[in-house]
Amino acid sequence: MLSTKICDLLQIKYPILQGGMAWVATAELAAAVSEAGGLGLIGAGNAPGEVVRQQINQVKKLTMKPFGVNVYYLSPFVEEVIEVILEEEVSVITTGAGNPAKHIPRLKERGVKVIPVIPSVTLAKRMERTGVDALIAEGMECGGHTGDLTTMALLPQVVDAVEIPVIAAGGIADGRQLAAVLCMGAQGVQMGTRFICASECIAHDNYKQAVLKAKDRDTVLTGYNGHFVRVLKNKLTQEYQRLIREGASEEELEKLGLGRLRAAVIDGDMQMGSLMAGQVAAMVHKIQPAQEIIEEITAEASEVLQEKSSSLL
Ligand code: TUI
Repeated sequence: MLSTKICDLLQIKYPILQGGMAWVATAELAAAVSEAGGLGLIGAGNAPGEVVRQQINQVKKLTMKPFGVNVYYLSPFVEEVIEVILEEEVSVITTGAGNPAKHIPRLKERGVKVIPVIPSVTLAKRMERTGVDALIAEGMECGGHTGDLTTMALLPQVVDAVEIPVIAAGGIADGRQLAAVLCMGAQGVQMGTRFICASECIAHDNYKQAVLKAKDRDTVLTGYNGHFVRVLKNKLTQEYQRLIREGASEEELEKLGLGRLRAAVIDGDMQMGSLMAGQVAAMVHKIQPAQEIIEEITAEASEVLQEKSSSLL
């Protein structure tokens, strides 16, 4: 049921990848998602190689199933994280905020599958030429750093532009949305926000409660110079918007942002923490095990697809 090319490529049961959320996507969450039949990922974020190695070893203790690492290309530790991934024989990586082209030959030689996140058709075509295995087309409904196209508009354009499998991300939290993107040609989904509220996720309970309480218009895009970050509105976003109105410099804005994600996820600072979450935060209703999340979504998607094909056709 719901088995796609992505399931074959990654040797997983369900076409569901977990977002590579820095600080949130630790070994506990990654192992739970993989154990439930999706693809769990460790979010390397700005962590040094040895921290990522320790997380990889922890996942290996918790599950025998395939899992991956998300590499954040703006991290100062990218090179050592790639070395650790090769040494630890991680089977798949997703990449964000940059182009993994220079690492592809070595990764491919060692059998590591590479799946970059892309926010546009131009980048999709460029990445495909470098020999990556699949792409994640991420719409601006997503939490964290985002481009400017919606999933609804971006996904079918990427599907038409490339030959390799495409995974949809941004704006997906339930089975109806999974069914919808499969209809648009996606071979799977990446979900972040819903997994913040997985029982196994180590994020501070304040953060989880903020996601559970969120309503439809509670996220906002903050940013400058074409770099946008989607977060839940709070005192930090008000401060940020005030600085922008006052014409603050990039340095001032950067300074305000320093350490804010950690403050939200680890310390539970709801006022001045960066509460990254997607527009579907309002669709997350409870804290539940990753396995239940995956089973609910896949069962609902199958039902919707069956029901629609029998009632419409
Ligand atoms: O990367 C994300 N989402 C993120 S990153 C983040 S913030 C963070 N903070 C501390 C530590 C670690 C992370 C929060 N959310 N999404 C993937 C994504 N990648 N969206 C857009 C892109 C992208 C942008 C430009 C991918 C490639 C690209 O290429 C430019 C180039 O160099 O060609």
